[in-house]
Amino acid sequence: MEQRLKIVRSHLAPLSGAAHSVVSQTTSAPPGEGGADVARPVSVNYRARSGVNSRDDYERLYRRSIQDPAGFWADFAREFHWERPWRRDHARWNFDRRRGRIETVFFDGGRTNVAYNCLDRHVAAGRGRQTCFLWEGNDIGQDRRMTFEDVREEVCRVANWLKSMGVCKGDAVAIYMPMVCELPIAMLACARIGAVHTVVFGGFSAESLAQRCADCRAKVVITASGGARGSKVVPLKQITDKAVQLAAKDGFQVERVLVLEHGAVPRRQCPWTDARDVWYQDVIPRQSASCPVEWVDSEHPLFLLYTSGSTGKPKGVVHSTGGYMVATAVTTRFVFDLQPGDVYWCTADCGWITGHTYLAYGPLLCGAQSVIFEGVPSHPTPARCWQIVEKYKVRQFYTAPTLIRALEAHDDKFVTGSDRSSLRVLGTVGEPINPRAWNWFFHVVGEGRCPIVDTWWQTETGAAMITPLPGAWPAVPGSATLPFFGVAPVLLDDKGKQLHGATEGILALKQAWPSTIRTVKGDHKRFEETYFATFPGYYFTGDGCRRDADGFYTITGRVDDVINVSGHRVGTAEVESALASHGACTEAAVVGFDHDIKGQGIYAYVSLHDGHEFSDAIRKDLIKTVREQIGAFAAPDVIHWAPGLPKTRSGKIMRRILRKIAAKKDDELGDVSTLADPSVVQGIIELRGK
Ligand code: 6R9
Repeated sequence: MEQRLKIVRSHLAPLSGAAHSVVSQTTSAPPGEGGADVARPVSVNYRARSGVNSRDDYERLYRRSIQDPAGFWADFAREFHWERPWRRDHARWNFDRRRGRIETVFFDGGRTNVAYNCLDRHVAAGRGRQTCFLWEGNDIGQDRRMTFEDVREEVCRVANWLKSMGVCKGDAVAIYMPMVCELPIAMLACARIGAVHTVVFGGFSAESLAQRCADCRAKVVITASGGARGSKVVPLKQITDKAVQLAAKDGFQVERVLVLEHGAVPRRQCPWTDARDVWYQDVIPRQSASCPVEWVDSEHPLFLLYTSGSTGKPKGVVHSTGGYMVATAVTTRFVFDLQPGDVYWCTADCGWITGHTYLAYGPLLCGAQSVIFEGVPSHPTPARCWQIVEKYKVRQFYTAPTLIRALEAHDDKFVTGSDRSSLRVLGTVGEPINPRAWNWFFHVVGEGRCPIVDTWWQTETGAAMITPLPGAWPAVPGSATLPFFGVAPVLLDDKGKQLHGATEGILALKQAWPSTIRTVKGDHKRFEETYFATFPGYYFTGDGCRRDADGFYTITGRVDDVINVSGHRVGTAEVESALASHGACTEAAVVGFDHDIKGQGIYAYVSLHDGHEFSDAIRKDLIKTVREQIGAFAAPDVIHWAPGLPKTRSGKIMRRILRKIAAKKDDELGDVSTLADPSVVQGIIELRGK
């Protein structure tokens, strides 16, 4: 019940007027002639090698996937190596707490290993000498190619070292690295021995890393001396040291830190603890290049990934082995029309779910060549992305709307100066894409000939859930279109009643798919309450959604207190608690606001203790506190001083009002008479821009 009340109803409306109003129109104004912001259906002549080339092709497979999920997924799972086969009736789930414990099981009885299927399987099939990683460094001219055989050997070395450190099946290993080949290699090394990796994005702070290590009891951390992102250097080893100290203060001891010497930070600049730290380059080359595979049950956890929700500390989302592997491979193949040998580039960092599924595991499982880019797309110039596309002849390019908007802001000559004729499929993920950015991506980057797949999914769903299939039906800019095979979306009203036909509501899922989140690390009760208590019998996504007459789904944004900043989920509660930990702050309330590049920005209302004056110095210090406690990406864009916060008589902050003030819509505040003290609203408005 409590969960239900938290749903922010006003968010059911599109996040921002024009940008998200997806209306099918038949006008055909080209971009730049007043039509750029218009979402009209677009057809592209594209023949998919996956074999799904029409809505009929899709409907046939979709129907089977819903009627016989066990049989449908088993047909794909047979392409992989299973040390022991699954039972015939291998899939079951319960999404209803009234019927007992929430669970999802796929390939019950089967035993396999994801690293084996990513690497050894290809080597055994004679593809060992084929390139699988194309690494492009931060600076132009730095690159490296690795074959399936090279990666398999390096994975074995790291796996052997982990074993020699006492890491066993089921143990957690934290990975805090820049985007180098050794990052997916470390993930695969864990998978090979049945250890559970938890990758922490290199932009997270020492506090965040410490919290994650302690939560999953990671005895080993794999990191690098430093990482380069554009002109910035991130001192990863230094941050790791601080994290290890913080965790120790909280009673958790990291035992070993493996450090790759990399990039702008040389050995001598790294803080060092002899008994605990080892250089990757000193120990890994000495390990044997073969390591037996640990066969694990299909439901054995493959990895944990922490993600922010509307309340409390980040949750460790647990993914399984067999179900995750099959869903990852099948979605990669169909959504990107990926075939063995294709050069594919996903710009996500491995620290996010997109990097796990569509940079590391998906392309490897499909036998493709995956570009790993260490730097930022605007370094040294905004042409970098397209130079990389030209250099490697990238066929599929998958990125986030925030990056498209950032690049769109520059002259088109940065794009057109590179040859993009290799591109076949373009993709986006992470947040709603506004039609203007979609049209630019389609016409300028893709020269009007590449289908765009706007993929909706979540850390918890593990793989793409609602997505176009390239060329199978006309795209509508901003719409994720149709559910992937095995996915059963429903739209609910805020009481949980199912809505039918063309309508708008809260997006929920009524049946399990292979890569469903299995639990939250160490807290199954929180898992059930977060995802299955709001609407009994359904997985609650936290997203609002519209369905049109064609059955196309368009995500409208979060309906809970999660802000989507550049495609990264930021929990308002986390930012508020970081701000409130500052000595001068009495209370803080955080809301999202429309941001041209980031999609949403972070807007923080802060009241100060008596004796503290609003000043730029405190403002800077508050922002620094958030950077230190969470990471730079969660730093508020705006700090708005508030003499008090608008609260109901029962003490609840009325964020609806704060959202309107942040959007400068003071005339749309609505009824403020239920506030304990309605005069605070005027007080806040008067301090705008101060
Ligand atoms: C994969 C990923 C999940 C949240 C999700 C939604 C938003 C993701 C989207 C999208 C509109 C899309 N989101 N893809 N919104 N259109 N194509 O991003 O996972 O970091 O867990 O974020 O992102 O709000 O609920 P994650």
